[in-house]
Amino acid sequence: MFGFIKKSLNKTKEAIKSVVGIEKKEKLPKELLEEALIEADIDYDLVEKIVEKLPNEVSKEKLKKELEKIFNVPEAKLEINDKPYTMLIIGVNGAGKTTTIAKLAYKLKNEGKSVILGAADTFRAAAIEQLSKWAEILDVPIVKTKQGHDPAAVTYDTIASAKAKGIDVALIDTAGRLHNKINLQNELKKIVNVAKKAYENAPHKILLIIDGTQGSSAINQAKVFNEIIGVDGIIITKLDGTSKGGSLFSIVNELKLPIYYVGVGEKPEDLVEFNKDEFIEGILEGLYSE
Ligand SMILES: Nc1nc2c(ncn2[C@@H]2O[C@H](COP(=O)(O)OP(=O)(O)OP(=O)(O)O)[C@@H](O)[C@H]2O)c(=O)[nH]1
Ligand SMILES: [Mg+2]
Repeated sequence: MFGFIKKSLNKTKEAIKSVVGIEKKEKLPKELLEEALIEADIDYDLVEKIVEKLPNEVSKEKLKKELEKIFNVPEAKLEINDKPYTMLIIGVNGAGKTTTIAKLAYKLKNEGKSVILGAADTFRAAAIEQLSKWAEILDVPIVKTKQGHDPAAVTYDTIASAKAKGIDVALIDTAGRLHNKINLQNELKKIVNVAKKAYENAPHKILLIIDGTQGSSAINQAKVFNEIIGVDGIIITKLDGTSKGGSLFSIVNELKLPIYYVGVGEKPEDLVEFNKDEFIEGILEGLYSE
């Protein structure tokens, strides 16, 4: 899958090149570099931190070392080492939760794992329908209920069903409304507690979906989710459609959480394992046109 991350950075690279130009360079003046990093949506404070110790003319190698320091976070490792392995997918409205669940189900199925979906976003009828459609397309079972019913009960039933049927992985969709933090917190906490009642090791992973087109402005909501429920890792969606790819540096720097995958399109196969080296190389290519 090498190359997909770089390709998804095309718009970000364009933004960078609009500042630094398209010709090949050995070194970049520090001020121009700062401007380009901000254009790629790395937040100002972090840009200052990156360039702090760099000389006035910055080589690719020196910058690379600084950028690599930011990704010094726990490794993103998805090892399906328990059964049923339960993943809770959380994030704000429209971030791409349901689509990412379809992508994860597709990927896991291709790896020979059996998968069940839990439609614990009971807030909207359309959300249940959307996940049901994916279940049909991907030919995986789904546990669902009527709109307005208890999402924790759906979570319980999904895990119980996975146990009963010997299914490898349960993927739980959740509602993302954030207008009332207390409500969201109560709902997510209840889902987690009830998941543990269905199986003590569940949920094995709580993954936060972040809309990549929101760039650095998504950081605050991500912090809220991390505070109220505790997040194991991040999936960034819509990286294909954004010039704000640099925000991944800010997100990782603020949250100190690993990025597991990035979404690079709307189809089930458009999920790519995040590779920090490829990501950094893509940004550097934009800057130095090599
Ligand atoms: N281009 C692109 N579009 C994406 C990606 N991931 C999701 N989308 C689109 O983003 C929109 C919202 O995705 P959903 O999966 O419905 O988001 P959600 O978080 O489940 O939304 P709610 O259920 O309303 O909270 C859909 O139109 C998806 O097709 C991605 O990686 N790339
Ligand atoms: Mg959804």
